[in-house]
Amino acid sequence: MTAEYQVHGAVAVITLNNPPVNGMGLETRTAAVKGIQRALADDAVKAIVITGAGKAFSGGADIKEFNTPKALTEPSLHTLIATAESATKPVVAAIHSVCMGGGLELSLGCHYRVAMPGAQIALPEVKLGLLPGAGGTQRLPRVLGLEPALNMIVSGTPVPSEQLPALFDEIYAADVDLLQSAVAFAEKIADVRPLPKVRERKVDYPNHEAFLQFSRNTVKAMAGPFPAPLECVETVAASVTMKFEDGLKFERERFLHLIQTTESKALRHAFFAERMASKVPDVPADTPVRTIQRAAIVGAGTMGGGIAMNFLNAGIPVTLLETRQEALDKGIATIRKNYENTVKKGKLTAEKLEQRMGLLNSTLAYEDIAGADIVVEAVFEDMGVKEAVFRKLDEVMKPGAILATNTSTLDVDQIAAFTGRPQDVIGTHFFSPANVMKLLEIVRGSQTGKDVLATALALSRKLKKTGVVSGVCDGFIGNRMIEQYSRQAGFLLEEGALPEQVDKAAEKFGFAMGPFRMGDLAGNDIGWAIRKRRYVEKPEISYSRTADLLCEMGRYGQKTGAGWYDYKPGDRTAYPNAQVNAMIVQHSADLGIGRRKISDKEIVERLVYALVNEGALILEEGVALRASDIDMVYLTGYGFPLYRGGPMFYADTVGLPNVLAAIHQYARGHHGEAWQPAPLLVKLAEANLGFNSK
Ligand code: T1G
Repeated sequence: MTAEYQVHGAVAVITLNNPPVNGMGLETRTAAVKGIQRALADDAVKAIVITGAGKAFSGGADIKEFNTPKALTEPSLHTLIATAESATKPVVAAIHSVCMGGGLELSLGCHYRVAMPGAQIALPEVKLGLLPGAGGTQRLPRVLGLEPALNMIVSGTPVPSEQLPALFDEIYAADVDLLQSAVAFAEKIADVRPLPKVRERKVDYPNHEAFLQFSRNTVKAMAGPFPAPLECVETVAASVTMKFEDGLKFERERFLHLIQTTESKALRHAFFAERMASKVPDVPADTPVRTIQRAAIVGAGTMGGGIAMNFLNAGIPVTLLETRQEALDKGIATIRKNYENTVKKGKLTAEKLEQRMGLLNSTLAYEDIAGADIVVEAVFEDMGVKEAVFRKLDEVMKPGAILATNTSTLDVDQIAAFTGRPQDVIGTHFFSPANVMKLLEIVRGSQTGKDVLATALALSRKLKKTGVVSGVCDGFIGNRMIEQYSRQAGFLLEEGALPEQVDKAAEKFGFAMGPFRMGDLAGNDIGWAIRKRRYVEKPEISYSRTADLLCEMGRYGQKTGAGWYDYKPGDRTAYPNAQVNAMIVQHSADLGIGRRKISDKEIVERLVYALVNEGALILEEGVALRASDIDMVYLTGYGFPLYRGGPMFYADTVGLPNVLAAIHQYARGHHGEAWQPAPLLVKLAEANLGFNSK
């Protein structure tokens, strides 16, 4: 059922009913048009109310339909809105909860709008790389005025209904029955003529050209690679510079342009990918979760402190455990300092700071954390240390407590085996700075209970993190892929590139930071420790030793004031260092490699396709549940450019046959052994399919 039709006295009520948010898909549009036509044909009906069932009036057009034939099949949203607007009987939109996108555009085509307070009103299309494509850019300015409408459309930010009195003929009290009130309102205005039409209003904004030019300049500066924000300005401008019908036509033309752009497809991919990530095929959505009311963190270092802040921000009390008082004091002081910085930026009140610090306890005794519902271990990345901690936790923690490890690469199954309750053990890999980065890799051990996994996913939402489930392997999803990316970066230095060129090429592609600036930020000694382990465990894997030579020079990065680049105190600018570049050139000579000029295109392909190829292996091993999960890891944890949708989505836009051809080409070059095409990539390329093919 996609829209119900009922008659209350002399009022026909059409209820949009397309769970979960009454997306205006083809069936819903068709049923709504039929409902209006049926009401117009019924002489006993004097007025029409349109409302939404469930938790929304409507969340807008059905995004799942875009770029499919259904989206262009009549009745379109335009037709539905025109049917309402041209109706010979008054049509009243009765709005509650959520009224967004095409849903709001439909209500703007109605003659009247009544609403409950607290309803989220928005035209969020710009967040999907689009613009309101069903009259919103022409009608909203006619109701709210040019400036408020432009702000809503360019930002896409929801506004509570009670803050938009100009949009509604009635805003009811929270305890009112919306349907009853809307029907009563419809009866009251049933005979009022002429029927008020938004399209007949005028936008009055003296000297609008100056305002629009100012808006263009402002939006151009902040839109970056995204075309939609500026298109929003131009189409809203049409509401004052063009006749209504011409403005509608212009809007339609610009919408159809945007919906075909890669940027919009990437944003829509990310929208669904974020929601898909919380779905685990063998863990039903209604799996009971354990209550998390109290947390404990073992380790008050950078990670432990950052993780603690996530719980404090969500209002969950935390007990921080350390082995030494001074480490504990330092950890607490750092947490307070971080909050004070947020207060200074005006993003937190001093009162909230104290509230959060009031939820923080600390102790040197394991016994004091026994009652926590979850404990997150964030100690030194060494299996011996982890073993000691987990054996102690197994001894102390109450039954049913979740024992989580923040390890970034170690084997979660091995850690679980240190306890007598492997079903309660799970990996919660936070990314530094843990109180800032959205990504949370949730590592499912082979014995992790389904309820523990479901609890971790629910907790990630409560902590406002993007939780992505990973299986157990060295480096899980993100770090395992970044290792291949860093490997290629090292080889590129041996073959002729310098750090600055590689970083600039990566940053031009859209990465927040190139591999060498990232190494200097994270600490080159971290990668060094991993490679030293690799040299012993997997001597067959080749790595460039350039990064090792850098570390032997003591150049660990920003933390030592120098890494691949030089840094000045209080200045994060990366200044190239002649001594490092000389070392790189000398190392090529020592290896007998004749340095060559390397194109930015080759640099980007080798960095990105190294991610894609490893991602394909991770996918076929089942370490990641789906390609879009891998994209979410890179979009939320590794600074991959959002407008390219993530490594796997980007590879699909390039075309897997082209990716494979490039991999074959690099396999013939220096350290070609690093380019073993993943069987899944070969299979999909040969079938001309993509990772995200439906
Ligand atoms: N189309 C299809 N599915 C949608 C949807 C939509 N518009 N909005 C949400 N969903 C699905 C979502 O994928 C998830 O699915 C479920 O609903 C719950 O979503 C012509 C062209 C409405 C505020 O951009 O902001 O109109 O995972 O987890 O936290 O101008 O969803 O359960 O299978 O987010 O309660 C413009 C996007 C469309 C609104 C609800 N509208 N949605 O938040 O639930 S373009 C939007 C949201 C348009 C016209 C243009 C939020 C929400 P599943 P959820 P929520």
